[in-house]
Amino acid sequence: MYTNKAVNNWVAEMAELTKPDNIVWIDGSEEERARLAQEAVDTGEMQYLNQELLPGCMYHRTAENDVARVEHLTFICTSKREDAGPTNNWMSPDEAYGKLGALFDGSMKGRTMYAIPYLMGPAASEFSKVGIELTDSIYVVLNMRIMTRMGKVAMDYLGDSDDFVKGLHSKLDLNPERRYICHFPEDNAIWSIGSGYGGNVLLGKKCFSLRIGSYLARQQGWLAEHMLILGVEDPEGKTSYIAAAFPSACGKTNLAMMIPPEYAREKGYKVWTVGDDIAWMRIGEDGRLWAVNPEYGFFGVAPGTSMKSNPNALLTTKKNTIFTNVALTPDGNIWWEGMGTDAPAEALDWRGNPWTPASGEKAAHPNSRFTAPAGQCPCISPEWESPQGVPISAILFGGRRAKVAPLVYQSFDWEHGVFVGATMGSETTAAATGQVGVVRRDPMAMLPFCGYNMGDYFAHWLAMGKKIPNPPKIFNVNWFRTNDEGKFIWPGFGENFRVIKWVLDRCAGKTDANETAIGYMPKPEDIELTGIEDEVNGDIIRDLLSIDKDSWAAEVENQMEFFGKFDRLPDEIRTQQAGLKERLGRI
Ligand code: OXD
Ligand code: MN
Repeated sequence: MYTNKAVNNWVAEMAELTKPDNIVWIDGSEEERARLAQEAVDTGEMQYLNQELLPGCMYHRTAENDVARVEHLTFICTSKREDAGPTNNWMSPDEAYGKLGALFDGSMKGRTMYAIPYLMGPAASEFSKVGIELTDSIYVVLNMRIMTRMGKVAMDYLGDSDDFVKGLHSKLDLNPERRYICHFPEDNAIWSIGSGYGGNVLLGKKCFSLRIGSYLARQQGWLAEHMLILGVEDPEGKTSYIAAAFPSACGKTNLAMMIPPEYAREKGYKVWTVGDDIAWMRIGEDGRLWAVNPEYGFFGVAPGTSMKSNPNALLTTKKNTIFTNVALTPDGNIWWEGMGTDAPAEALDWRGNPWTPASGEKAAHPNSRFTAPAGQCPCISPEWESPQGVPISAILFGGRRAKVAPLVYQSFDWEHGVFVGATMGSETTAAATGQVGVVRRDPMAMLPFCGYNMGDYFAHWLAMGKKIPNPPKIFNVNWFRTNDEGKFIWPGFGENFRVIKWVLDRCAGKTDANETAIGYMPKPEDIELTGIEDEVNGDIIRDLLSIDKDSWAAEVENQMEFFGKFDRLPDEIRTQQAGLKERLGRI
């Protein structure tokens, strides 16, 4: 159907390996979507939801043992082990091609292979990139249609070039013993087998846009980051943009779609969403850093999404959305914990078992998802498909920290900012591991997503700083500070706007700050509290902005332990850490 020789030859080669009964080339048309949706319903792989309540929406359950990304089965396959670095699982390309090749051999017998061309980034942008994903899953095709610009548009973009990421996926038998997600950055290739869960199989997302993307970005002088992008429009109509990295499950989607508090809305402030998960950033002609969201949809965690926590996300999912592993009600509607509506009297849970509120089990899996078109988001930025992206004024790093990190601080400069990003960490919640309060280091929220040695990744960030004439300012934020009873003392959600406002005032040189051992911090009176004075009084704001010497001493020790495993840690990071230790010693 398509005429690109490199694509056709590679697809033929992969078909020879996987031996599908037939090959369907994906064009991205509406006719094709309707046909594949019907086919998925006929085979029982998916269901239509109530089309009156949720037009164009579908439902899917994954296998019970296939509900999340599998970091322990994710590999970076570089020729040299050191190039994958101390934080990635490594397999040699020979071993990986051999091992997975044996599994892929005949894996599509009796099945159809779908050949999906897709584009990461807007069609009009010279920075976009093409991938081809070969898969035996219709669910993958229908999700890729939402998450990427899929079909003819990608092949038109590719022309007769051979510069595309080669992705091969087979569900095989969904056996965790035969599940691997392998990346071959030196070959521009991804092989994923044995899973049907989004993050493992929608190859445009984490696998391409972050793991392969970060490898390409280092070679080509740009940044591929696990960051949301949002715009804040001021009452004069000027919009400033922020990119922010938080580990998974720290509320990136909520921040990206936040609704400013009443005092700010009344003044005329608005927040616009450009992306909720990934940013590709390049140096623009004006010397600033410009960011593009390479994705076309949101693959968001459903539980906890309500009209209170994130109305914009909920409204985005009202049509043309695929719901995975949420609860299904008898009238073909969906439900999840934290949706803000009463639990249904009866439902089928994410496993497909009868469920009632008395069951004592979760109806939706905690990692159940919606796949929704970004263009449907009520606050989608008018610039979200801009070919050159949007200019970034500030970068935020953050995580869940009960005590150590204050509400916000600004790095002294880019190099210090890279150190702040490199020392990012989040404390585990009971749900995740059973151990509460253990810090999991997650530099720039890229630990599971960096496609090469993380020491080299820090060096790349440092090198970029030297090349950007007018770099964004770098900040650290923490919405998760608690009091002695373990209660959050900052209200979060839309109220985070108050911190963002301080950040942008700093970027515009409109406000000064206190210089502290860890960076520049707001004067308590510079965080606007109109409307939340009762909840966040003077004592609380001072607490939110305090630095506890002992916790920071323990923090520095923990950072040193983490950095101890790096063979290629740039000197600048060690120098920054020594500087922090020395400054802390003086307070
Ligand atoms: C995601 C993740 O799904 O970071 O975006 O895990
Ligand atoms: Mn993510």
